[in-house]
Parts: sequence; C-alpha cells; structure tokens
Amino acid sequence: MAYNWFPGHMVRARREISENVKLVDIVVEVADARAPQSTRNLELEDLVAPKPIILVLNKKDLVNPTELDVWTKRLAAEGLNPVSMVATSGEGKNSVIQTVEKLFKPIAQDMKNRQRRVRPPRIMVVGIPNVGKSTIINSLTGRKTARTGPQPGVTRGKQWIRIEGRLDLLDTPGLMWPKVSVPEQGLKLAALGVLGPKAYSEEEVARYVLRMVREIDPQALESRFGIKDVQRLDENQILESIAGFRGFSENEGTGFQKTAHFVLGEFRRGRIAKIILDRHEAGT
Ligand SMILES: Nc1nc2c(ncn2[C@@H]2O[C@H](COP(=O)(O)OP(=O)(O)OP(=O)(O)O)[C@@H](O)[C@H]2O)c(=O)[nH]1
Ligand SMILES: [Mg+2]
Repeated sequence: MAYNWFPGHMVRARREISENVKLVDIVVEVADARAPQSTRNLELEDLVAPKPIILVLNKKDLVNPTELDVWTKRLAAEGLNPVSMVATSGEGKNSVIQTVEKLFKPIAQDMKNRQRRVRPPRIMVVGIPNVGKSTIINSLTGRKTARTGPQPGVTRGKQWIRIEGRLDLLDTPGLMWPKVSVPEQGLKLAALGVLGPKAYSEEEVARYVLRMVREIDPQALESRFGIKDVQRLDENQILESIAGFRGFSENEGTGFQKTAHFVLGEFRRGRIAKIILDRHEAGT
C-alpha cells in the first residue's frame, strides 16, 4: 500500500525531532488507542534516548475499556509509560501531567545535585498524522493560556506554553511518519485515517474493517445494521447488507464505493464497534 512519505520528508522530520528533543526533558508520544502498537513509530526511542517517553493512547472513547486495560498493562510491563486519554474532552489530561511530574523527579534531583536551579519540566508532543497531537496540545493548554516568548537558554524562535504553572510545552508537535512493515499495518493506518485517501482503496479498507469487526465483535454488526449470522457471510455479503440497510443500490456487480465510504466514516466515529485493531497474538 503506497503512502506519501518520501525519504526526504523522513530525513527532515527526523532531523527536526532530534533538534527539538535537545530542548525537552520528556517526550510525549501520541498513538491511537485503536492500534496502540501500529500507530507508534518505533524509531522514536532511538531518536529520543536517553530521555523518557510517555505513550499517550488517545481516543480511548473509541475502544473497549477492558481491552485497552490489557494493552496498557502490557505496554507498562515493557517499560513504556502508557496513559490513556480522550483529548477531545480532556479526560486523562491530569494523568499525563502527573506522569510528567513523576518522570521529572530524578531529573530535578540531578539538577539539585549539580547546584542548578530547578525549573519546570519541558515536554514536547510527537506522533504520526491524525492521532490527536494538536487536540492534546489544546487540551493541555486550554485556550486561555498565554504563550511565553522564547526563553533564555533555548533556541530562539521556539514557543513555549506554560501549563498550570508547572510545566512547559513546546507549542508545535513533532510529526512522525507512519511505518508500514507488514501489509496489514497499512490497512490499519488507512482504517484509522492516518494515511491520506489517495493512498488506499476505500473498498479494500472497508472489507478489512468488516473482517475485523466480524472476528472481534460480530454482535455489533447485528445491532448496528440488523445483520444476522454474520459469521456465515463473506465481506461482500456484509457490504451488500449494509448497502441495503443504508438504501444504496450497490452490489457485487456495481462495486461498493458508497457503502465502503459510509462504513469507514462510521467506523472512524466509533459508530460500528469499539474494537482495537492490534491483536495481542500478532506482533503488529
Ligand atoms: N473520538 C475522538 N476523536 C479525537 C480525539 N482526539 C482527537 N480526535 C479527533 O481526531 C482528529 C485528528 O486530531 P488532530 O488533533 O488534528 O490530530 P493531529 O495529530 O494533530 O493530526 P495532524 O496535524 O494531521 O498530524 C480530529 O478530528 C480530532 O477531533 C479523541 O480523544 N477522541
Ligand atoms: Mg495537528
């Protein structure tokens, strides 16, 4: 599956993030809770090391809380610092701030040991497209927060925003490129709207989504679209049922363009099933 990150763009993004990382104590990586693994960029750890990363699993309103708990525990066991969040409502925002403060403690202690004045923690937000970086920045800062100008000791031109009087956030997020290592990952990123619409076929991605829903939460297809015995149907038959439900006169012969577009829109809004596309068994 093609997507539009050219090597030149990656080089520039990598360089920009490496530069900005020098200015902060902690990096907040945003991933989509619907694919906690596939929406990360594993190269970030190397770019950032030895600085700590907080992994925000955003859009938790779109997933099953029990499944997300399992993921959070697993990521925590791997030594990541996962925090789940709903950036659009601000839920989880305080946990992010508390995790920043916890991770900053040893850094502050080190400043003290070296007879330095302890300043508030400095953080930056990074992540692949569409995971909610800008919404998180808005949620953390609120709208009224004043921007502080370039501060002494940091690169001129960088804008910092003080949050609740206790931490400083770099106001522009770092954009990471999505990494597609297996074809299914491309389908996931397309399903979640990370890849631009020119990069994939909506029908192919809608089939993938319906396959996943059939496997993980088949009941959802009955309650949402009235489809019975969904396990016995193939993807085209499911598409045809949804076309019927929606009043689109589409079938295998005409193709399922409108239905596919509808399915993707509904899935992205969490109106079909609240499932996590990354499965624990698979490494992706
Ligand atoms: N349901 C839900 N939607 C969210 C949440 N956070 C962000 N969104 C939506 O996700 C979309 C992308 O959010 P942005 O904040 O623009 O994402 P971004 O990472 O800044 O995207 P780029 O700037 O394109 O890289 C928007 O439509 C947001 O409203 C959330 O917690 N829940
Ligand atoms: Mg943005």
